[in-house]
Amino acid sequence: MINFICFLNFLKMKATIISTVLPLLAALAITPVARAADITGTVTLKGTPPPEVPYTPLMENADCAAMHQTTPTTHFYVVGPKGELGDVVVYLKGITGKSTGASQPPVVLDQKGCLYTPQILAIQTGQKLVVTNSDNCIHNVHSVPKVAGNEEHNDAQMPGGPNLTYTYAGPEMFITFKCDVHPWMFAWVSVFDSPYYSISGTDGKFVIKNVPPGKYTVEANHRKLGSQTQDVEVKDRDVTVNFNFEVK
Ligand SMILES: [Cu+2]
Repeated sequence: MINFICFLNFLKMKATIISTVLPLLAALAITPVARAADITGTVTLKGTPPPEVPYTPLMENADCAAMHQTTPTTHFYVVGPKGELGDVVVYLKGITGKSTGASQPPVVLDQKGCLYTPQILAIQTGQKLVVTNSDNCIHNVHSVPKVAGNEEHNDAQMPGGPNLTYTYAGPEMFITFKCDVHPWMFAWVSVFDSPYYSISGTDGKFVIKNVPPGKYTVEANHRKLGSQTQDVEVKDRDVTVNFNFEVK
């Protein structure tokens, strides 16, 4: 008797699987699922860029020179052995109102050896930019945005002093950060109103993650070489788009 009830229960379970699970699996198999995808690529440079400039005035400042063995240089052109180009800001153009910045971790801009590091960085609107001072000398963090609504800041930061925290309301390319104590110090912070941006690494590669399906213009912007755009369409798989800059 027990065996017969067990057999009936088995039949019921089987019927349930057939009536509910199988049609669901079939539907998944035939319905194309639109999903967010990554836009990836490599930025390269053709030609030889101008030589970087030694930070001679840095070495004439005793406090700053003490933190370097040799004279550091600018690094406007971060170029790999096969022309891979770093420090290029790559982003989906014209996307506004999609910022997730308020819930993202802060991005850190450090002052180390009397230089800003990194030199090129990006944040979202509403995301915290935290400026730290790793040096044992004073710096004066002076940001100069040009877009109305983005505030200018001019703050001294003592060695071991508290971090400075800034946010920006509007998108803007390459906000200049300088130091009024050390005139060679610069960084450039780009602000986006969406999470769809990336900065190419020393290998020239970038990844713009989780882009919803749609048509987009991808812009690659290098502070010295200018910008290029390419149109892409994201459907249901990752998209590759490469950029090649040239110095003549
Ligand atoms: Cu400084």
